[in-house]
Amino acid sequence: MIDDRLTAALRAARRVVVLTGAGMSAESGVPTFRGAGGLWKTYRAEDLATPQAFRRDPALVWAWYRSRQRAVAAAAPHAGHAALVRLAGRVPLTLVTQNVDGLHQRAGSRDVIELHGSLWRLTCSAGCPHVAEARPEAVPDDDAPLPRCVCGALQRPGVVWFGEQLPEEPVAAAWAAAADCDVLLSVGTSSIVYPAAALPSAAREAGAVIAEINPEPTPLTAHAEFVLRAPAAEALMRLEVVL
Ligand code: BJW
Repeated sequence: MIDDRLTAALRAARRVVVLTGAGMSAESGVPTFRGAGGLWKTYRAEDLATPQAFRRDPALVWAWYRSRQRAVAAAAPHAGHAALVRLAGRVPLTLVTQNVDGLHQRAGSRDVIELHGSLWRLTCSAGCPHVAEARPEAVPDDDAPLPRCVCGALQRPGVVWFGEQLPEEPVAAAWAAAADCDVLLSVGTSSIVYPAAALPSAAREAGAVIAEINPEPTPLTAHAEFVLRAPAAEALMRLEVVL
């Protein structure tokens, strides 16, 4: 059941911010980072999603990203992604995601703010500004040569690794939306990776109501007025019904 006060807050909201994490894609079959099955071979995300790991062993890191590209290419958005698209037609909604899989966009969400980049962009590991697109239908085999930038350096996944700054424009847009929203809905994130985990606090300090959708408790739970202990698809479809 959806609390009537949450329904009322959403109906009255001038702006709603939805912040999604890996749990949003779980029901599409894309593994989360830290839950059960969150390991790739014997590596944790923290061991692979770093510039140091890429410098040490780019082939290992590319093998991980190519396996994820293949998994995402074979996956499809679920009913929760579709519910968010329809919700955006009913309430002014800014969608901010930590996910790099592009599933929101494939479901039809527009103007998605990607805080951690995209699996489908390749950038230059030497820092030149050239950016290339990766094609979901043509993910290279693991034994294919590692991709090279036009400048000759290795290309890397266009994502944000630990210790790296998040891209300025999406961060500015997300924090501006949070400062100006009445409800922030956190969906499927463990709320432990910063600065994204601080977005709900920014909204709360600006007076917004916080709601969390997650089958498990997180550090955000204690600060949320409303908690929906359910998977994303079920909870978002329930929200759609009451709005
Ligand atoms: C479901 C579900 C279902 C399951 N329905 N829900 C302050 C304190 C301490 C450390 C730091 C700090 N500030 C910064 C740091 C360092 C670091 C950090 O936060 N570390 C923490 C681990 C403590 N942050 C950074 O380094 C960031 N950069 C930065 O701060 O720059 C400034 C700086 C520079 C130099 C020095 C110091 C500061 C960058 C962070 C980049 C994160 N990158 C990754 C990889 C992206 C690329 C890729 O995908 O490969 O982003 S790591 C990974 O974690 C990925 C995710 O976006 C991110 C968040 O994970 P998420 O989405 O929450 O997933 P999970 O798996 O953790 O949780 C899934 C949830 O879903 C669970 O709760 C489940 O219960 C739930 N769930 N099924 C709904 N069906």
